[in-house]
Amino acid sequence: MADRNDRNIQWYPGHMARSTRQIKEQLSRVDLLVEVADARVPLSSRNPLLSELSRNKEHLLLLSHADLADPTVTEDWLDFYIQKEKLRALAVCLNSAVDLARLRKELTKFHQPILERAQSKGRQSRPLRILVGGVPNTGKSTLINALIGKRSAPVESRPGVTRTIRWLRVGTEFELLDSPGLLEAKISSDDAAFALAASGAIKDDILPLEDLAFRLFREIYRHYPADLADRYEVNFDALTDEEDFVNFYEIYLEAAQHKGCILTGGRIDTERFARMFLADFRSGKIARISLERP
Ligand SMILES: Nc1nc2c(ncn2[C@@H]2O[C@H](COP(=O)(O)OP(=O)(O)OP(=O)(O)O)[C@@H](O)[C@H]2O)c(=O)[nH]1
Ligand SMILES: [Mg+2]
Repeated sequence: MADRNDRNIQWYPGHMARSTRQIKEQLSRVDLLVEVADARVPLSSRNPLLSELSRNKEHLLLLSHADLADPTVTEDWLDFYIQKEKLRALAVCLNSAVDLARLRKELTKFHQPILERAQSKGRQSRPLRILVGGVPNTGKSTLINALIGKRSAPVESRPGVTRTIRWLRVGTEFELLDSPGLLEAKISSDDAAFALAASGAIKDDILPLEDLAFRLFREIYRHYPADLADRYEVNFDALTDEEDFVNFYEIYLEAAQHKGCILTGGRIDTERFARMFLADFRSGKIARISLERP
């Protein structure tokens, strides 16, 4: 983010080191890594540690929150990951029954070889063992609950909800390992830190929320100016270019004003607007928005 001091933010809570170790301890039991990344930020929401940990495993990349992402951009990402990176990848809304059915079908394909092997050896079949991993708040526990068909894992709209890893069983088909969200100890770039923060993978209380919201406002303007203008009843005619921060900020304040973020005495309540704006983005109220393109 804009401020140099932001580098000092503690991105890496202590429990992540423990979680990484716990995941490593379970790896020998795992057949498949289902990596849950966020379709709005499909680059930054991937933690390279996961691919590394599961180098010898099957790997399925799920882009969750596809209902909130720009559908054409999501198609481009799927193309990129499937064609260029030779990954198995699916984009899903984890609250959609149709998408979950597609996902189940895909998982069954990974189970098939295990079933065949057992059969050829005259052994009893066993469930497909799946490690569900990813950065915080991407929907890992939501996915597990959906497959199990009941609320077995805790789900909330903030990062860091799952604290311990544990195996959960779905009938005779799957065994699922829910794991805490993992961030890299050093996030690779300022852009990645921004994307993770905007999508909700980093705890809001350690973020400079006002800087984050203003940067998000400018980023959304780049690709979705009409949606932004509509929702906040502003117009961008006064802007000379994308670096015209002063006029941008004026427009941003107008947006805050239109949404009633005004303190007694008439000053703009920028903190309240920052929270509101982030919540609007995260719940898809502005438009279906993707912050990264392949
Ligand atoms: N709109 C939308 N919301 C989703 C989707 N998947 C998950 N969510 C929401 O995202 C939030 C986080 O979901 P969780 O399942 O707790 O995420 P997690 O990856 O387990 O998070 P941690 O345990 O904190 O790492 C919840 O509010 C879910 O309802 C999706 O595909 N679309
Ligand atoms: Mg969780």
